[in-house]
Amino acid sequence: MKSVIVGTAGHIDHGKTALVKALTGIDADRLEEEKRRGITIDIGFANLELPMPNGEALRLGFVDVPGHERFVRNMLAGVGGIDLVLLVVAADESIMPQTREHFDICRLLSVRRGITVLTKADAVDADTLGVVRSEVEDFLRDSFLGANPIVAVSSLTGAGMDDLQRELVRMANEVPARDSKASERLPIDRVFTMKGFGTVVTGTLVSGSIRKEDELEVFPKRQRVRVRGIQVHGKSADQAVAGQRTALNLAGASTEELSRGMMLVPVSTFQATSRVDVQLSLLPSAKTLKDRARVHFHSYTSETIASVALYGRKQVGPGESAFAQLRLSEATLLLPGDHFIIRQFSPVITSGGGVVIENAPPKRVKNASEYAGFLDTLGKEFQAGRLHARAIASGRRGLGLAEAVARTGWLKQQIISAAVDPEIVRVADVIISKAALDAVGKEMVSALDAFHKQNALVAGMSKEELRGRFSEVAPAVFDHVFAETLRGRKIEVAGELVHLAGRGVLMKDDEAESKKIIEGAFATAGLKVPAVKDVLAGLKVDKARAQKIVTLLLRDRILIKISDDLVFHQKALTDLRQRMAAEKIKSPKLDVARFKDLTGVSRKYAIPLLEYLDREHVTRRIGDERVIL
Ligand SMILES: Nc1nc2c(ncn2[C@@H]2O[C@H](COP(=O)(O)OP(=O)(O)O)[C@@H](O)[C@H]2O)c(=O)[nH]1
Ligand SMILES: [Mg+2]
Repeated sequence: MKSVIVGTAGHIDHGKTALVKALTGIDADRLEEEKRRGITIDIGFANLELPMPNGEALRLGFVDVPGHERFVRNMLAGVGGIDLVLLVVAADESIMPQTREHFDICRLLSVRRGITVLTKADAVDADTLGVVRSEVEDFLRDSFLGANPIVAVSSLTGAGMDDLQRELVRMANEVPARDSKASERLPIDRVFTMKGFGTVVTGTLVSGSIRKEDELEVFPKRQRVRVRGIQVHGKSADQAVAGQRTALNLAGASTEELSRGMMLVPVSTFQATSRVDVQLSLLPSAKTLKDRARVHFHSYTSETIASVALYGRKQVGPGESAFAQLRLSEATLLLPGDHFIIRQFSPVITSGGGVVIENAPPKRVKNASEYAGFLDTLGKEFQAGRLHARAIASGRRGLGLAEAVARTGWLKQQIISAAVDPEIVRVADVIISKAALDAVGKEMVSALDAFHKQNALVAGMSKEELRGRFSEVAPAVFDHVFAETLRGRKIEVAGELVHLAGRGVLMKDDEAESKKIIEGAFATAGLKVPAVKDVLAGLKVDKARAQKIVTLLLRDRILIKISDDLVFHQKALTDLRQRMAAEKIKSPKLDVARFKDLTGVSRKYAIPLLEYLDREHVTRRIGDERVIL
């Protein structure tokens, strides 16, 4: 069953509420004060089911708004979720100030469909009706309503109502379904208690779907609530989907804790933001808006105060548009593509509106005009493109999946599918541009190249040290690029170390000879090792180079340092372990004297060697004795 939300718009007393009643039989003026004064103060609701040409039922949810200029903010709370508008103009008054203001608001919010209704047709003669009709046609020319029929009706006599119904069905049929697969968002427009139920909130579900027993979060408070029951267009239901008037019976929050303007969203998914980058348009009737100006900001059912920071310009003139960062005095949940209205700070009149482009903007930008260009691209691109440009803009850091969800409102799965693109890829939980991956790969190679140049005698760098050079790159991305570079045979791994492909340690002849001498000296010494400095003293190469050779031998674990001044050849220590294993069969007990006898070394060597064996878990010290393990 298709659901479409229809909003009224127009000047006070032009017959909006009477029209909704004539169509649905429901009086949307629900407040006692409204009934007493005969005017609409707050938004009201009604619904109607009509058959569509294909036999399916069409559910129309009506949001009736107040026309009085004092209640435009209530009107704004209602108009946010509508699919089509009934622009109501009374035939006996024609176009009036709130006809214009409401129409401007619909345009600024990008309402795309609607029907213009001339009400009170019974109150004027045919000539007057004709004059008003042509005034209205002029007024609508070149707007989204310009090409649509204007229907004259009388709510009093019922004249024209059939035509209007037919138009409504035709228009509603064209309304595209809202995105029920995206994350659920329900801007709250009413909160009340119902006897026997407890807390109830209502709103137009603008995206996603909500089921009974769902856990949701109330923004911006981030309070958790549970859905106990659902009504859709006034009837009990198991779930509500995008585009439906929805009432939820909630557990976990009292009516005092909830209010209009809050939004119900999935848990732990979004961040409320107090800064948004937007494209802002001023009405031709508005006053010039200066950088730093304060405005009233309305989006869906929420309102707050914002200060406007223009990108790369000092002011915006009437009828112009510009890119700006809005700094909101209360954190609000906004996603790219959300529309908003701004109203002049004082006196309060609607001055413009626009669309959110980025909800996690940088605090400061280096070049404001350049940044405005980037926002222009982001704004123009289709949905996948938005992800695309964001992923590219986040460079080698990439865009985490959770962050991408919070910044677009798409589901994780939608983002994963959108990340299949010639320019961006998904690596584990990160969406990143291929260009960034290439750059990291190239830098990896040049980092190793530089390392080799500075450390000619070292076989390579450890992978962790290399990773440390790319601290801004996610570990999974680093591993991915590393594996790719390895696969591309640009780098190689030997033991613990990474080096450029084909790159051995480059040694000059005299260095190679010195290396042999050092290794030989320790290999022949067994456990009775010489002092390192004595070995080095007899070499042709200078001290610094000799020291590097030792470092290299230590890194390759040919030589092993067991204390500050004792270095052994790896073979001597392996022999020692084997001897210990053989001795254990005879007796596991080992004191210093027995060790000295077995190895023939003096106490000066015996103690550090035994401590080394303890560390290596070959022996264990118990009091003055040791056991071989
Ligand atoms: N003659 C006549 N009066 C109407 C018609 N529609 C509304 N009215 C009257 O106009 C007044 C304002 O109507 P209402 O629906 O409250 O206007 P709203 O402020 O736009 O909601 C009421 O007294 C209605 O009875 C109509 O089609 N014909
Ligand atoms: Mg009314």
